[in-house]
Amino acid sequence: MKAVVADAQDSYSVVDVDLAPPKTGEVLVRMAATGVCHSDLSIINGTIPSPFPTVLGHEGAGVVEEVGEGVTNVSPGDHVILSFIPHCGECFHCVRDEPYLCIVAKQDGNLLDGTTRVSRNGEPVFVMSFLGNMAEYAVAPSISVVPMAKDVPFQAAALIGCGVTTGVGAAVKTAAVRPGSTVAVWGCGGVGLSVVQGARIAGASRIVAVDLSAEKMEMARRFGATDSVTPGGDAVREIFEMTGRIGIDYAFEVIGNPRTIEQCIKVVRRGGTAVLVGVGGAKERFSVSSLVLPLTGKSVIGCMYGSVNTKVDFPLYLDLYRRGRLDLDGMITRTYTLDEAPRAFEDLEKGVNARGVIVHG
Ligand code: PAD
Ligand code: ZN
Repeated sequence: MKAVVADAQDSYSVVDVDLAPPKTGEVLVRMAATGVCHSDLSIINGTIPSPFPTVLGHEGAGVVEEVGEGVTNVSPGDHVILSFIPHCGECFHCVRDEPYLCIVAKQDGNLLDGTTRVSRNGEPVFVMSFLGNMAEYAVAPSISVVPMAKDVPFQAAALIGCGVTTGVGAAVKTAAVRPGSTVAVWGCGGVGLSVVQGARIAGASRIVAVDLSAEKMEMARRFGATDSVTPGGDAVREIFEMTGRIGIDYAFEVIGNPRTIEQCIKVVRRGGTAVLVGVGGAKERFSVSSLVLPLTGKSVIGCMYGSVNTKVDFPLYLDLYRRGRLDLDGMITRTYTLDEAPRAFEDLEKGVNARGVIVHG
């Protein structure tokens, strides 16, 4: 089958690989749609550490073709959304209602049994996030797939697998934005625009979009942003002016840049919360004076996967979509074939799309 494989840092291509059938507790999914997320790009450029070679892709939806022994949650023919974290239901975190932190297995490029089903010329090829679904097929742990209703288009459902769930969940679950509060969102890509939607759904009274690109902030207005800032200007100063020098209740950093993280911490009001969603490099550091947090009562919190419980939240977000409260179709600016993946990554780097989606033939 064809797959997008990163062979080394800054080197990836669409190549032919072999795929072994699912083993016990695994499923074979024929991919229908795969979202192109900045985290895929971060594997390519080395920001997120990964073994190579690896099949990219961690946001997608498709049809179950085959199930291994012992699989009970899905059957062939089921439509599923892939989750980039397996939920084992039994580990320390799963039993404490923190399944997004599930520690059933190491993210070392293999499946749960420590081996991979993908190979090339007999050599193993790893997969991203137990999935590696930027490919025609994926063999994944059954606890990484969630059945979905068949009335939802695959392209929309794919976004639920990562970007939309992370962004919406960051607002409604991780931060639990209160109705009437004020929100700023730094970085209006696929995830940031989803934070904007989450803040709108949560009833925020004011949502300020911050991006280097005027087009991205204009896009954010279509998803619920009420204000934007001068591109390349002093966003912190402008937001203090907008809020009568008080600062903002919640600032979401959805880029992964130490300087914008510091801006988010600065711009939140006393007692407010900075939510870190963007993933930066392991060696990068942001800095905050040791007296600021205790003396201002500000909080800085991390957001992993929008604090998702996939079995509960995937159907919930699809329901919000059906009822017109969550715009998924509007998030898909452009679709690509699998062969066009390099073009999709170029467009992601240029920042031209809300989300680009690979539609499998
Ligand atoms: P994206 O590339 O689509 O969007 C990033 C946006 O940030 C673009 O619109 C840029 O113009 C904008 N931007 C870049 N630099 C600046 C700056 N200095 N000031 C203002 N705006 C800027 O990415 P995405 O939305 O797919 O992903 C965003 C981040 O979220 C990325 O770091 C990704 O790895 C992370 C992520 N985290 C999780 C999680 O569980 N925490 C899940 C999924 C993605
Ligand atoms: Zn992602």
